[in-house]
Amino acid sequence: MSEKNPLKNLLANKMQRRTFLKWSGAIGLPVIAGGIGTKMLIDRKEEAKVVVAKDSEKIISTCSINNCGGRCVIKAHVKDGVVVRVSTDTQAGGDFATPPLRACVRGRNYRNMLYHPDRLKYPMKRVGKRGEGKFKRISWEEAIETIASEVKRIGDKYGPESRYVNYASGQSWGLHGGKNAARKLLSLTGGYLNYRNDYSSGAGNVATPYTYGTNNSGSSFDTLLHSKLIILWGQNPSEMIFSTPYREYLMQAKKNGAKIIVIDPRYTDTAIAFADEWIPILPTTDNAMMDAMGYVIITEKLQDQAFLDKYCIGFDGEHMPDGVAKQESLKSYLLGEKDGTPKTPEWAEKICRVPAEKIREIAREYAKTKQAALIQGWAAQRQAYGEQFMRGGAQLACLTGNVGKLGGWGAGTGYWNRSNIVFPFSYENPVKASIPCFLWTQAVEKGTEMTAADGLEGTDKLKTNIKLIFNMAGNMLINQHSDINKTTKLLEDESKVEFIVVSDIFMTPSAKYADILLPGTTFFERYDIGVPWCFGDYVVFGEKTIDPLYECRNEYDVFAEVADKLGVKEKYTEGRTILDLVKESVERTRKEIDPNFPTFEEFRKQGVHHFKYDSPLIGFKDQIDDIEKKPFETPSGKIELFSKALWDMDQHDEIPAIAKYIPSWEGPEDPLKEKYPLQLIGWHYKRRCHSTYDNQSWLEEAAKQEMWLNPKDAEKRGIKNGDRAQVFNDRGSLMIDVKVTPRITPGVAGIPQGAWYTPDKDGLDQRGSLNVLTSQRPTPLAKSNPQQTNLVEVKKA
Ligand SMILES: Nc1nc2c(c(=O)[nH]1)N[C@H]1C(S)=C(S)[C@@H](COP(=O)(O)OP(=O)(O)OC[C@H]3O[C@@H](n4cnc5c(=O)[nH]c(N)nc54)[C@H](O)[C@@H]3O)O[C@H]1N2
Ligand SMILES: Nc1nc2c(c(=O)[nH]1)N[C@H]1C(S)=C(S)[C@@H](COP(=O)(O)OP(=O)(O)OC[C@H]3O[C@@H](n4cnc5c(=O)[nH]c(N)nc54)[C@H](O)[C@@H]3O)O[C@H]1N2
Ligand SMILES: [Mo]
Repeated sequence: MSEKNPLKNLLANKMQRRTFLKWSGAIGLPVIAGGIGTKMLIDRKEEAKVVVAKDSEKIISTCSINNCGGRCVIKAHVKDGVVVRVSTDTQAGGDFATPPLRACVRGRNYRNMLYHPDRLKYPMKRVGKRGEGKFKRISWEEAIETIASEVKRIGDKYGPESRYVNYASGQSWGLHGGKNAARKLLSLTGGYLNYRNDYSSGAGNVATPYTYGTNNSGSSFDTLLHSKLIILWGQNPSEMIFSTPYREYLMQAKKNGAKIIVIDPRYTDTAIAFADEWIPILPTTDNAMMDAMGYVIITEKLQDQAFLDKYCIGFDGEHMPDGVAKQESLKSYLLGEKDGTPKTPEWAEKICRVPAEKIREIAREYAKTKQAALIQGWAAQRQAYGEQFMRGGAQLACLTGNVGKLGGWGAGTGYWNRSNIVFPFSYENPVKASIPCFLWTQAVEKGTEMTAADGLEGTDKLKTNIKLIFNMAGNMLINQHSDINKTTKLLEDESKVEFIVVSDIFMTPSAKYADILLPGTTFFERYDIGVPWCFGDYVVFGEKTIDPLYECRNEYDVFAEVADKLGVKEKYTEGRTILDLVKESVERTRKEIDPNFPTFEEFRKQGVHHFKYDSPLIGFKDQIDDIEKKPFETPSGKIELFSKALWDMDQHDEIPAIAKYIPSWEGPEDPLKEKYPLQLIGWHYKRRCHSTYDNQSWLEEAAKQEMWLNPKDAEKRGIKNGDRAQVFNDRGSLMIDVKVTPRITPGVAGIPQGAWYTPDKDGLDQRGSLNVLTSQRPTPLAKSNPQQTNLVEVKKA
């Protein structure tokens, strides 16, 4: 096995790692990794330098509300109504409890985005065939009139379930934005078909609660300062921003002596900056390694038995739910008592390629080190059986008793939140029917045939397919949803979806599919409050720094006029402007949530408000301290390593009651591998937020769109570094430049997700837009997106 296992060679090659480190130091990691470098924390004095305004410049602090996991401070230097420069936060927050909320490489480019010549400048209507990209300038009056009449016509003809507001995350972390504007308008005029879940952690969002009763399974990042070992499983926070200050805590944890292990098919920027060890693994096979770690832990009696006995059900035969046989337990599965296959490290090595000895070593280390934090990224749950990955990590955290302890971590989806404010722009949709967000194309094609098995909720049957789509600040119509070739065909058929409204700031691949295209504002041009993702304990004031450019308008204001045409303006605005919404949020937050929240004027002056807490947030501490008083929110009140609810679904092969490895379609064991031998994954690139900023030349210079391929795979195909290649499978084909690098596992190809779909005249994408190759087949339980699960072949162009 050893010679045949190329990963073993990668691991053994210590020289190689040293070379990487030297390289990263030589060219200055902070620049390539978007502001993360060892230097930062070592030399803090220098950072306290405050940016000073030049003569006649005014520095106005604001916040980008794009859907990256961070929320940083953007300082616009404004002179005569023009943003002449952008700087960022340099000061540690409040009482130095929080590191500076520093912008990453994307933030440094915001001025270019704001004044980019390609900004959409006025409303337009489609004149060519849908998707062709031919538009004509129209007046705002015509745009508003057309939207109002189509909303009414389609609602009257097909009923409210025909109207849909697509998943779109370009404005999702503020108080208002286009998606909410459209939802409120539709709510007031009959309603719309709802969606549930998201594209980010969709499988985890549904799976983790079966174990813990909630997705809030993480802890605040300052708890990492108490960890002795940190395992980042498929997580890359050097590049993928999960929370603005996270990396600084990681850096500090490392300085405190924590060992950091990164498990990822790629030798990521995180592995370079932080890792003591990088464990390359084949995509879709993480659960095989997890199972084997569990096997080692229990056969070497390293499990925290007291923890398992007290807090968990399903570990062994003695702790099974009523009516379920003993050999269905986790322990029995790992030992192979029923299927005859013990989940040994040797068994796992054949699947995931991580050497058996390495699996043993990590299992022992994880079980013996107190405390150890296992933090899971989300890409490995954007896999065909992504639910297993999330529950599998949580399972390991429980086996080792790392839950509810300072410096430990519950794994799973990992949310936590300490930044609670009131969102005053509310509405109630009279329609209760909802679909999983990933299945919107199915609801266009054959919504009326969808059932509970497709994740339809709130009704037994839909009365209509989707006929009208609002796509506000999102690129999901085409670029970010799976299987672009299938979606373009679907949307080009005007008898299916009859009317599409898009709001954006650029002519994106999705914008080309609009019937009416609205020019939106950027965050520089409006008021808002920036709220960090589920990982944060602060909020940022979004000051309007300049007036909107050209004819660009806020969706809130545009939809107020549409509401006027439909006779519901008063109910829509409740007499408030956007600035009123911001003020109301602050006032109500002070009254209803936190009396220590600053007043509107104070908040505006400060720019940032840090919520103050006496101690770090330790996920599940209350339950572990006193489970009688504070049971887990599961049906049994305990952590459910075995879920009776999943068991009762009676689909044990694809939805097992305990987390386990399931060989994946388009994984390394699929016979399709003969035809398409490479596993293709994507990742969230440092130079984009999904597809946002793909058209920004500075960022392309900082990090080019290119595919990673291992030298072994490149050589087999006669491909050299920098060559152009074609990547294809049965769903599609794209062209991309290749970076030949040992930083990616043999057998795996990696394309950063989010490049704009750019077909040539023959329909062949020239930009490397990953979703021409991805599948619309959903995950079994959550009906979520498997966009990391793809077999492909590559040939030199
Ligand atoms: N293959 C693959 N596909 C994926 C993923 C993956 O990992 N692999 N990841 C998935 C995930 S996790 C997510 S969250 C989705 C994200 O997919 P989307 O939600 O579609 O996000 P973006 O691609 O960033 O699109 C946001 C759009 O909003 C526009 N925009 C930005 N700011 C503003 C503004 O202020 N006003 C207006 N009007 N428009 C604005 C931008 O120009 C951009 O076109 O993609 C998913 N798709
Ligand atoms: N710079 C930047 N930051 C972002 C975003 C962005 O677009 N750009 N998007 C934000 C959003 S909406 C989201 S949802 C998050 C996404 O957060 P994640 O989903 O966690 O991020 P990814 O970069 O997709 O994947 C993380 C790592 O998982 C690895 N990986 C892929 N497949 C597998 C696998 O099967 N097993 C293992 N072990 N590892 C695997 C990838 O190589 C990558 O290094 O990021 C957020 N932050
Ligand atoms: Mo996401």
